[in-house]
Amino acid sequence: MYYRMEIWLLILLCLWDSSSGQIVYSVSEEVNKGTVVGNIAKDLGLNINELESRTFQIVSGSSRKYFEVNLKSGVLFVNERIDREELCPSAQKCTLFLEAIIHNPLNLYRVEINVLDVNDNAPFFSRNKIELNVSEFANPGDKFSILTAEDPDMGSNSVKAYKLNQNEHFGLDVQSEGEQIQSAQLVLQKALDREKQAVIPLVVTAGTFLPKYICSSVVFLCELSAMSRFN
Ligand SMILES: [Ca+2]
Ligand SMILES: [Ca+2]
Ligand SMILES: [Ca+2]
Repeated sequence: MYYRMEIWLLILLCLWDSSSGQIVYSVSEEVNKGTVVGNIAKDLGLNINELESRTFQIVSGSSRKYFEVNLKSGVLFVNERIDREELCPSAQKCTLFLEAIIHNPLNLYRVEINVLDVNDNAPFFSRNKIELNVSEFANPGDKFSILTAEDPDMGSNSVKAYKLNQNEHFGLDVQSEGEQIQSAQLVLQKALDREKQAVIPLVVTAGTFLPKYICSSVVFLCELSAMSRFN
């Protein structure tokens, strides 16, 4: 059984057209149906006039036919909506693999298509109101981690900035790594007094460019606890 599989793999490997190597294309997600990816026949060095008679076709492991070939022109085009977030959630690189097949004589070619991210999602918070317990004896400079917004796009298409409403007591410390925001924390800037104000409402906003600036907000209710420093 394994022996037969090995023979078959060997035959397939022999059929790869090593002279033309692997073809790599890039296409943005969410482009219109019919968008041209490239002239695959030309790039594989095939005679466009022979595509129909030699039954040129592309196949993929996916049940969805994202790409199709025009057998008259040799053009590979987008056949249905490509949603990078659905195809490769959380992956840094999103690649689709195709095989191009031509008969008489039989030749197989490997085609790689990189799906590029576009900024088509706004950031969102999983909740719209969050209660945060803070001791009234917290010291200025103390930090409080807050729930960050989610944005399924990648890198610079993800959350671009956080903002905090003008207020007397808190500032915002945002930590980034490259283009990606890693964390956001509230920083106490002025001592608290529970007897003066027991609850401080704060509004944190997360934004991205889509291409205009789009944002969503969450309200943090900082409830001051009466834990005494003498306890
Ligand atoms: Ca998308
Ligand atoms: Ca996207
Ligand atoms: Ca986004």
